[in-house]
Amino acid sequence: MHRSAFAGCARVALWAVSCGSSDGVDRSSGARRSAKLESGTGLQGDYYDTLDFSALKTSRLDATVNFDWGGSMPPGVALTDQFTFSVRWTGQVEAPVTGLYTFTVGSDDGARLWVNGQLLVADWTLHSYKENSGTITLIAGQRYDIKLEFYENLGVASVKLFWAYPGQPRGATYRT
Ligand SMILES: [Ca+2]
Repeated sequence: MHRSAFAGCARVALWAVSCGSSDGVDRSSGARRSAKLESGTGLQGDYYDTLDFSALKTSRLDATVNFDWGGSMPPGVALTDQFTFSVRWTGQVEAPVTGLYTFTVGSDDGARLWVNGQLLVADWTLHSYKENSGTITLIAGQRYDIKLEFYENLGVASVKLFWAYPGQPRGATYRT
């Protein structure tokens, strides 16, 4: 498996939809803003204490989604335990070129990914680390909503997001 995928991704940029408080206070949906806060900073990660996004504990900005937590608690978030939690990352991704993009999500356990409202990965099951991909055509210079959902329910936990597009082999989506 190609793992040296971090080089050459300098043009990748992710925009957080909103940068929530990190005090674990649940925000009303009305508090969310669609305006970008800062260019290329990452995705907003909302960490929930349940499997179904019903008990928000921490919101923070994650520059990348490239986590291998093993059997431990994700550091820096206020979860109750390491065996039962879910995370939703939201923001926008800007397409550097026009063409067919392949988004790949690796996860243990389940994950699903939407880009521009289109479901590209749907793997909402218990399993060891596994990668799933989906494709979508994007236009250069345009920004698209991206949403990645993940849950952990047994054993070890990891979640990773990659993309590839014409002229760019698979790399982690991360800030410029
Ligand atoms: Ca697991």
